[in-house]
Amino acid sequence: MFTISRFILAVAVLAGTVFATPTPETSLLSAQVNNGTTDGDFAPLATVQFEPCKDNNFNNCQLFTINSDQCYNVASGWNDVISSIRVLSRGYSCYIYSDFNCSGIRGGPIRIDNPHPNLSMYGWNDITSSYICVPN
Ligand SMILES: [Ca+2]
Repeated sequence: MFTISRFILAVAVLAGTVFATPTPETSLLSAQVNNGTTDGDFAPLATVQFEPCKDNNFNNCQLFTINSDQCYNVASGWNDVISSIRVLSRGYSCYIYSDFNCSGIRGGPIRIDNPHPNLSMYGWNDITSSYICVPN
């Protein structure tokens, strides 16, 4: 009688040990789920057509194709000479700045549906030194 009781107790302890042991498949599954790629993290930059002009009413212009969300200093020969300006790409707002590196006073937004043929109306004639365009 005493021997049989000890045997049953030993079986019960062993069974408990088996059920408490975690199954190795669990960690295998976690490793597979975490094996993702990062392809979606790098979307191509959108380009914007931005046209500054040295004279009023869009005369003496140059068309620039630029990346959105990136500050540009004006090209050589274009500092403090812009008198009219327009954006030819739908869906973007462009801002002009009185100083380089998008600093100083900010003007805008300039969008495809509100070209600026005469910047002197806003006190902005021959002031622009840098600009940036961002999605609306
Ligand atoms: Ca300036």
